[in-house]
Amino acid sequence: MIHTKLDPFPKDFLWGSASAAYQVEGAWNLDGKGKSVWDEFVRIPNKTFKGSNGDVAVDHYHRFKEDIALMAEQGLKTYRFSIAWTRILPDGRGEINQKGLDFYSDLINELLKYGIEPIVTLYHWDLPQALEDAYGGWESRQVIQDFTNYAKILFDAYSDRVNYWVSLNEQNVFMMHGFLMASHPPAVTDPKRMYAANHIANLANASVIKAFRDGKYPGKIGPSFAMSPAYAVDCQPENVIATENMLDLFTNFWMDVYVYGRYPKVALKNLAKNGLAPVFEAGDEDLLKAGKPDFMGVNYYQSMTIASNPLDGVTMTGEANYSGKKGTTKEAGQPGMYKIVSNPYLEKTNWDWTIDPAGLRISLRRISSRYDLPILITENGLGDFDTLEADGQVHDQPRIDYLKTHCLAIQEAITDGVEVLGYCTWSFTDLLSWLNGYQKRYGFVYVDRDETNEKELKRYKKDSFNWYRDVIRTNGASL
Ligand code: BGP
Repeated sequence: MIHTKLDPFPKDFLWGSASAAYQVEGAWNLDGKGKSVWDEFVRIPNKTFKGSNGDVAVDHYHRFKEDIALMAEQGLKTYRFSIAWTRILPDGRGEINQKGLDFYSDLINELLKYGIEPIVTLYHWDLPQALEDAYGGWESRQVIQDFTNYAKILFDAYSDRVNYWVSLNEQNVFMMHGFLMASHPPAVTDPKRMYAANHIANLANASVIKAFRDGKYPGKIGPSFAMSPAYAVDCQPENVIATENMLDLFTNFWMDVYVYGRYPKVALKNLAKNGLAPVFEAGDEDLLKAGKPDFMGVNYYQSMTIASNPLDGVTMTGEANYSGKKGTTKEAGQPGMYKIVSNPYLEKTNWDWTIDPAGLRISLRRISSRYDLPILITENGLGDFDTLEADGQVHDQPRIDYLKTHCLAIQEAITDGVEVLGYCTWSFTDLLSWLNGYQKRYGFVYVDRDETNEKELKRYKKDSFNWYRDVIRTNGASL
């Protein structure tokens, strides 16, 4: 559809920005916090860019008031952040750490002081190490109860002030990186273990949503899915079939479970044939069906272009462009199913991620048509090298261009008929990129530090800060 005039953004549209505990907080071992799997993983040599870690990160733990004052100055309507499970329950279960509960309570109050709506992510990858040690974390069904108990503590403590909850952040990413590509903890390469752990994560996600419903907490809850819409490289039918493989096994595979409580048939048959299908126990089906979310959270960065891949073709390795040296990404895929190829129509970032605003519109349309749920865009942004000028300015025009075109794509999707609740950019301040260190920046606010030197962690507003302030102030009319 080509629109001659775009509908305005809804009046109560949630213009926001997002972060995750491990990537901003620092204070990794303070005030009773337990260790997470990331606290351990970053200490294994050669796992992260230049051995970077989140020990200090951007020190949001101590500077959240300064950061939230900047959010208020920009006019943010919402801020999405995650809670570190190990601050609340240092061992993942058992004794509650009051100081952890207080920290997030203070943070929520500080946001509300300025009328900023908190969106709370329950889990953004920092599993308690104690649970990994005790029973293998996501590989044991015990985690379902522990995750649910943890979530209930948060619902009880904060649901008087929090209206939006994200259950799991990017289950598809932490499962594939953790169990297939060995690039996240627990750094395993074993598809059978991945599908088994993933099934348990599905049950945990559903269990938490069910607990939210059973507890009659006010507000809305849903998972955030890392959405990369798949395009066939051309109209050769084999490439179109490969794209269908990608969709069923790597997109619908997660979202169908969230919404319908079942895996796509084609995916399940394929897994069963290869001895990889997850084992269903009594009660699983009912639990999955009881976990329907209120909204679909969407993290969108790029689209993917797909071609067929022979049985002896390329595999999914943990190798990728983590350096920012353009053009270093190698082809990857699943033999016999699909491979990801370059799209000649799209520009790419320095980390070889395609820049494709239309892909966001396509994602919103596909999700809305297939699931008929409102959508909360929980992440979108441009990772770039930014330069702090001598006068303290940061001219991040590429970020402005990226965000502007993506906002317009959202407006087009809204005009198409998609219900979009809000838009969180990634990220508000610069922060630690899990595998790319501190040089891959996403924020509206520059934080002066690098992998080797924390410096003073001083904050500087980038050009994009003012640009987004105007977008919010005009509810998108300035775009
Ligand atoms: C998403 C994660 C975020 C964030 C973002 C950017 O997958 O949910 O935590 O890191 O991607 O990715 P990267 O830091 O790899 O550039």
